[in-house]
Amino acid sequence: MIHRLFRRSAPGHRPFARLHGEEILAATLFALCLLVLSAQHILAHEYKVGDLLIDHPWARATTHGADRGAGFMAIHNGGTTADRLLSATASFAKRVEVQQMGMKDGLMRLVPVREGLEIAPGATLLLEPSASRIVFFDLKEPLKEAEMLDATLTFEKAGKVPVQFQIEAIGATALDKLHHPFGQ
Ligand SMILES: [Cu+2]
Repeated sequence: MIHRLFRRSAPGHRPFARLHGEEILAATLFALCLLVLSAQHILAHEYKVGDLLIDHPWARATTHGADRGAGFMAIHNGGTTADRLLSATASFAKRVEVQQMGMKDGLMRLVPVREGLEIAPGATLLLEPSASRIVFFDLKEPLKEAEMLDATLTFEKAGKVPVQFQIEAIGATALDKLHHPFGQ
Protein backbone atom coordinates (compact mmCIF):
# COMPACT_ATOMS: atom_id res chain seq x y z
CA MET A 1 0.00 0.00 0.00
CA ILE A 2 2.80 2.35 0.92
CA HIS A 3 4.58 1.30 -2.23
CA ARG A 4 1.55 2.20 -4.31
CA LEU A 5 1.27 5.51 -2.52
CA PHE A 6 4.77 6.42 -3.54
CA ARG A 7 4.22 5.36 -7.10
CA ARG A 8 1.41 7.82 -7.31
CA SER A 9 3.39 10.67 -5.82
CA ALA A 10 6.73 9.80 -7.43
CA PRO A 11 6.18 8.77 -11.05
CA GLY A 12 9.80 7.72 -11.43
CA HIS A 13 9.16 4.99 -8.87
CA ARG A 14 12.59 4.64 -7.44
CA PRO A 15 13.25 1.54 -5.39
CA PHE A 16 12.17 1.87 -1.78
CA ALA A 17 15.78 1.72 -0.55
CA ARG A 18 16.62 4.91 -2.42
CA LEU A 19 13.82 7.09 -1.09
CA HIS A 20 14.77 10.47 0.26
CA GLY A 21 14.83 11.10 3.98
CA GLU A 22 11.60 13.06 4.00
CA GLU A 23 9.83 10.34 2.08
CA ILE A 24 10.90 7.79 4.66
CA LEU A 25 9.67 10.17 7.35
CA ALA A 26 6.36 10.51 5.50
CA ALA A 27 6.09 6.75 5.20
CA THR A 28 6.77 6.36 8.91
CA LEU A 29 4.14 8.94 9.80
CA PHE A 30 1.70 7.30 7.43
CA ALA A 31 2.30 3.92 9.07
CA LEU A 32 1.88 5.49 12.52
CA CYS A 33 -1.42 7.05 11.43
CA LEU A 34 -2.64 3.65 10.29
CA LEU A 35 -1.65 2.20 13.65
CA VAL A 36 -3.50 4.90 15.54
CA LEU A 37 -6.57 4.52 13.35
CA SER A 38 -6.63 0.78 13.78
CA ALA A 39 -6.00 1.07 17.51
CA GLN A 40 -9.21 3.10 17.79
CA HIS A 41 -10.93 0.21 16.10
CA ILE A 42 -9.00 -2.50 17.83
CA LEU A 43 -12.33 -4.08 18.58
CA ALA A 44 -13.29 -3.49 14.95
CA HIS A 45 -15.94 -5.91 14.12
CA GLU A 46 -18.24 -6.69 11.29
CA TYR A 47 -20.23 -9.72 10.28
CA LYS A 48 -20.77 -11.15 6.85
CA VAL A 49 -23.69 -13.46 6.34
CA GLY A 50 -24.75 -14.29 2.82
CA ASP A 51 -24.99 -10.97 0.99
CA LEU A 52 -25.31 -8.92 4.15
CA LEU A 53 -22.47 -7.02 5.77
CA ILE A 54 -23.26 -5.92 9.31
CA ASP A 55 -20.92 -3.12 10.30
CA HIS A 56 -20.09 -2.35 13.90
CA PRO A 57 -23.12 -3.01 16.06
CA TRP A 58 -22.81 -0.59 18.96
CA ALA A 59 -24.85 0.72 21.81
CA ARG A 60 -24.55 3.73 24.04
CA ALA A 61 -23.38 3.28 27.58
CA THR A 62 -26.20 3.79 30.06
CA THR A 63 -26.28 5.59 33.35
CA HIS A 64 -26.89 3.65 36.52
CA GLY A 65 -30.55 2.94 36.95
CA ALA A 66 -31.46 3.42 33.29
CA ASP A 67 -33.72 0.58 32.29
CA ARG A 68 -33.25 0.75 28.55
CA GLY A 69 -30.50 1.13 25.97
CA ALA A 70 -30.31 1.72 22.22
CA GLY A 71 -28.29 -0.15 19.63
CA PHE A 72 -27.11 0.97 16.20
CA MET A 73 -25.21 -0.37 13.18
CA ALA A 74 -25.08 -0.28 9.40
CA ILE A 75 -26.29 -3.21 7.32
CA HIS A 76 -25.28 -3.34 3.68
CA ASN A 77 -26.96 -5.65 1.20
CA GLY A 78 -24.53 -6.61 -1.54
CA GLY A 79 -26.95 -9.06 -3.14
CA THR A 80 -29.76 -8.82 -5.65
CA THR A 81 -32.72 -9.54 -3.41
CA ALA A 82 -34.05 -7.58 -0.46
CA ASP A 83 -33.81 -8.84 3.07
CA ARG A 84 -35.43 -7.54 6.25
CA LEU A 85 -34.25 -7.09 9.79
CA LEU A 86 -37.16 -8.56 11.72
CA SER A 87 -36.17 -8.72 15.37
CA ALA A 88 -33.38 -9.14 17.87
CA THR A 89 -32.61 -10.63 21.23
CA ALA A 90 -29.82 -9.74 23.66
CA SER A 91 -28.14 -11.47 26.57
CA PHE A 92 -28.27 -8.24 28.59
CA ALA A 93 -31.90 -7.21 28.13
CA LYS A 94 -35.15 -8.93 28.92
CA ARG A 95 -36.91 -7.63 25.85
CA VAL A 96 -35.68 -6.17 22.57
CA GLU A 97 -37.54 -4.23 19.90
CA VAL A 98 -36.57 -3.01 16.45
CA GLN A 99 -37.97 0.52 16.17
CA GLN A 100 -38.27 3.12 13.46
CA MET A 101 -39.56 6.67 13.20
CA GLY A 102 -43.24 6.69 12.43
CA MET A 103 -46.45 8.58 13.11
CA LYS A 104 -48.20 7.87 16.34
CA ASP A 105 -51.00 10.05 17.72
CA GLY A 106 -50.14 12.62 15.08
CA LEU A 107 -46.50 12.90 16.14
CA MET A 108 -43.29 11.50 14.69
CA ARG A 109 -41.87 9.10 17.21
CA LEU A 110 -40.15 5.78 17.50
CA VAL A 111 -42.53 2.90 16.99
CA PRO A 112 -41.90 -0.85 16.86
CA VAL A 113 -41.51 -2.13 13.31
CA ARG A 114 -44.26 -4.42 12.13
CA GLU A 115 -42.78 -6.16 9.14
CA GLY A 116 -39.13 -5.50 9.80
CA LEU A 117 -36.75 -2.98 8.27
CA GLU A 118 -36.00 -3.55 4.61
CA ILE A 119 -32.46 -3.70 3.31
CA ALA A 120 -32.89 -3.26 -0.44
CA PRO A 121 -30.38 -4.78 -2.89
CA GLY A 122 -27.31 -2.57 -3.05
CA ALA A 123 -28.58 -0.37 -0.23
CA THR A 124 -27.38 0.24 3.30
CA LEU A 125 -29.73 0.37 6.24
CA LEU A 126 -28.39 2.76 8.83
CA LEU A 127 -29.54 2.30 12.38
CA GLU A 128 -28.37 5.52 13.99
CA PRO A 129 -29.38 7.81 16.81
CA SER A 130 -31.49 10.05 14.58
CA ALA A 131 -33.38 7.19 12.99
CA SER A 132 -34.12 3.52 13.42
CA ARG A 133 -32.66 1.60 16.29
CA ILE A 134 -32.76 -1.52 18.37
CA VAL A 135 -34.13 -0.84 21.83
CA PHE A 136 -33.06 -2.98 24.76
CA PHE A 137 -35.68 -3.00 27.51
CA ASP A 138 -35.20 -4.00 31.14
CA LEU A 139 -31.42 -4.03 31.12
CA LYS A 140 -30.00 -6.61 33.45
CA GLU A 141 -27.17 -4.21 34.33
CA PRO A 142 -25.88 -0.85 33.07
CA LEU A 143 -24.09 -0.94 29.72
CA LYS A 144 -20.49 0.02 30.33
CA GLU A 145 -18.24 1.65 27.78
CA ALA A 146 -15.85 -0.76 25.96
CA GLU A 147 -17.87 -3.86 26.79
CA MET A 148 -18.73 -6.29 24.00
CA LEU A 149 -22.15 -7.80 24.58
CA ASP A 150 -23.86 -10.72 22.89
CA ALA A 151 -27.01 -10.37 20.86
CA THR A 152 -28.73 -12.08 17.98
CA LEU A 153 -30.28 -10.40 14.97
CA THR A 154 -32.99 -12.15 13.00
CA PHE A 155 -33.35 -11.51 9.29
CA GLU A 156 -36.11 -12.73 7.03
CA LYS A 157 -33.69 -14.43 4.63
CA ALA A 158 -30.32 -14.51 6.36
CA GLY A 159 -31.87 -15.98 9.49
CA LYS A 160 -30.39 -15.64 12.96
CA VAL A 161 -27.03 -13.89 13.16
CA PRO A 162 -25.09 -13.75 16.43
CA VAL A 163 -23.30 -10.41 16.85
CA GLN A 164 -21.64 -8.44 19.61
CA PHE A 165 -22.56 -4.88 20.44
CA GLN A 166 -19.64 -2.70 21.37
CA ILE A 167 -20.61 -0.27 24.11
CA GLU A 168 -19.57 3.29 23.27
CA ALA A 169 -19.58 6.49 25.29
CA ILE A 170 -22.93 7.91 26.33
CA GLY A 171 -22.71 10.75 23.80
CA ALA A 172 -21.31 8.69 20.90
CA THR A 173 -22.65 9.44 17.44
CA ALA A 174 -23.07 7.05 14.60
CA LEU A 175 -21.01 7.50 11.52
CA ASP A 176 -17.54 7.87 12.97
CA LYS A 177 -17.89 4.42 14.43
CA LEU A 178 -18.52 2.47 11.25
CA HIS A 179 -15.72 0.58 9.59
CA HIS A 180 -17.05 1.31 6.12
CA PRO A 181 -17.95 4.79 4.88
CA PHE A 182 -21.59 3.94 4.23
CA GLY A 183 -23.86 6.89 3.73
CA GLN A 184 -21.19 9.52 4.29
CU1 LIG B 1 -16.73 -2.41 15.25
